[in-house]
Amino acid sequence: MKEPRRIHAIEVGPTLLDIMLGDITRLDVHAIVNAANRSLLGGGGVDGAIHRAAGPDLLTECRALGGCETGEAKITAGYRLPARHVIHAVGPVWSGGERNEDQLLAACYRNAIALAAHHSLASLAFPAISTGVYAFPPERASRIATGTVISEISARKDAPERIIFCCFSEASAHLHRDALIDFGVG
Ligand code: AR6
Repeated sequence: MKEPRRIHAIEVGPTLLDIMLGDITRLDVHAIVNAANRSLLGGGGVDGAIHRAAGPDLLTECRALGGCETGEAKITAGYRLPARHVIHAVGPVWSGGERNEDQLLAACYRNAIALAAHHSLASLAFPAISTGVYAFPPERASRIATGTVISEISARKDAPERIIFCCFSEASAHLHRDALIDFGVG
């Protein structure tokens, strides 16, 4: 599994926005975000990688959470992960763009940042939610991810000091970097 490396970094107000390429389960941060499903009982993709790396106690804690609605997020411990916490966010399944997918994806980023702020977590790493199994178009998703994070950082005083977009391919990392540049912060 790939040790994450920095592709790009930029300060937006008091927050450092980092684009990294590699495996999110390797990041030593206060919280990593999981691209989960509504059951919160694990799956493939980054969800599978997080559960494998965290060990079985993560599933035990997730069982007690009673699932999670699309666009919302719930927090657990990180167990064997280097990250202290996992914030499980449920992205939308892409079905053409007419089912509120953009708003639901933005809500994942907003709600994860709100949870991190509530728990005073200083560093937070996101995967590219919904762009794998859930088939959200990656360029569109990268603009929503970066745009939502920038507006949350600007709107709140308690945002994490460091927010990482942990991309799993160079193409995804470049999309996030280009989106930051287009928003005028890159
Ligand atoms: N580190 C960082 N990013 C990763 C990793 C990793 N270790 N592994 C995959 N990605 P996906 P979704 C990227 O499919 O589309 C699961 O079964 C991947 O390349 O993990 O939100 C859940 O249980 C892609 O860019 O999540 C749900 O049922 C991004 O993570 C469903 O898949 C998201 O891909 C959620 O689908």
